[in-house]
Amino acid sequence: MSVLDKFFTGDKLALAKVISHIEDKGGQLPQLLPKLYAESGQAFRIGLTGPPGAGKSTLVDKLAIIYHDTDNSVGIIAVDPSSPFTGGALLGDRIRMQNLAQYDNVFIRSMATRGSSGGLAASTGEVAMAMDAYGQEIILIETVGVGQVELDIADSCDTTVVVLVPESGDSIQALKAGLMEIADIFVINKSDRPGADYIVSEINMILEGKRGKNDWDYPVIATQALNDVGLDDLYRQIDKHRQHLTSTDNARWHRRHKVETDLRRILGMELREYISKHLLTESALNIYIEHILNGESNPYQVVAEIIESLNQDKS
Ligand SMILES: Nc1nc2c(ncn2[C@@H]2O[C@H](COP(=O)(O)OP(=O)(O)O)[C@@H](O)[C@H]2O)c(=O)[nH]1
Ligand SMILES: [Mg+2]
Repeated sequence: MSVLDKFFTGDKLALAKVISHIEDKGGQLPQLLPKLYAESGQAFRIGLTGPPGAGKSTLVDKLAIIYHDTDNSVGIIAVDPSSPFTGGALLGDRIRMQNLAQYDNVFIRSMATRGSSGGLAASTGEVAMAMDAYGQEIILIETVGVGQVELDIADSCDTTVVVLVPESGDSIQALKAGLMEIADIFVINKSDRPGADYIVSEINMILEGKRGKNDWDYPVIATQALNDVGLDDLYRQIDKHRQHLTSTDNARWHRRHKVETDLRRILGMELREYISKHLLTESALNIYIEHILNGESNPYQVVAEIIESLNQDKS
């Protein structure tokens, strides 16, 4: 029996192997990915993003248990900035994995931000697809909401939850640009701390304009993940957003949007690979750089030449 056969019979080890193959950009991917795609599309993806220490992992774990208790299989992807020393996932995530391992239908995978972040964004989508094809009904994706890549991952989810804490109040203006735009639901976690009411009302103020233009009301929920406060409310709002997306008015638009996001992501990933393999190899890069340093060329000219050579390939 091949790994993929085992995968489709619900073998957890085969799922782990398939995910490793995706992460390692293994040679079977061109055959594998379309097969996974054909079997995916049923899972609901929930992204949780926000600053480090906001309580995302705690929230994800508690949500996972709620979903598990309501008879859903759950996949968790924790996209973590890797430690510069170990290059691997943070210790905390290993402990989490042990805690969640007792739940049969919960599968957790931690992905470290190794080197190129563009590659990470791409493979996170594929890992989610693998979990989806495997049959996990709910996929929770945790990312640190700092860079564009992390924002892209979050944005590719069905429902995006932005997690902030009372201490984020001062930096709310800075957060406005990226995080505020992708959020469907806001969580103010650690609301046991002072300043929670203040940040809730500040976010509500920022959201006023957005609410007027949309038929979704962007809820702001105060939680204490550690003390199990507000989690049911969060669960209900996620469910409400899911119903919103699948309503007759929105379902088609939402499916289209997912296909578009997939297309752009996959093309971006393949182009990046193609460029580094064929157009901007280490040796070509060195030659280009020398030419530019010698004043024989400039970056614009080099790029124009590369694009031109691409066009010639096609004719
Ligand atoms: N006071 C308080 N601490 C919390 C709460 N939720 C999580 N924490 C703690 O905050 C720390 C960071 O949590 P974690 O889930 O790892 O945050 P992440 O970096 O966003 O994933 C941990 O020590 C948690 O126990 C909360 O509601 N109140
Ligand atoms: Mg975390």
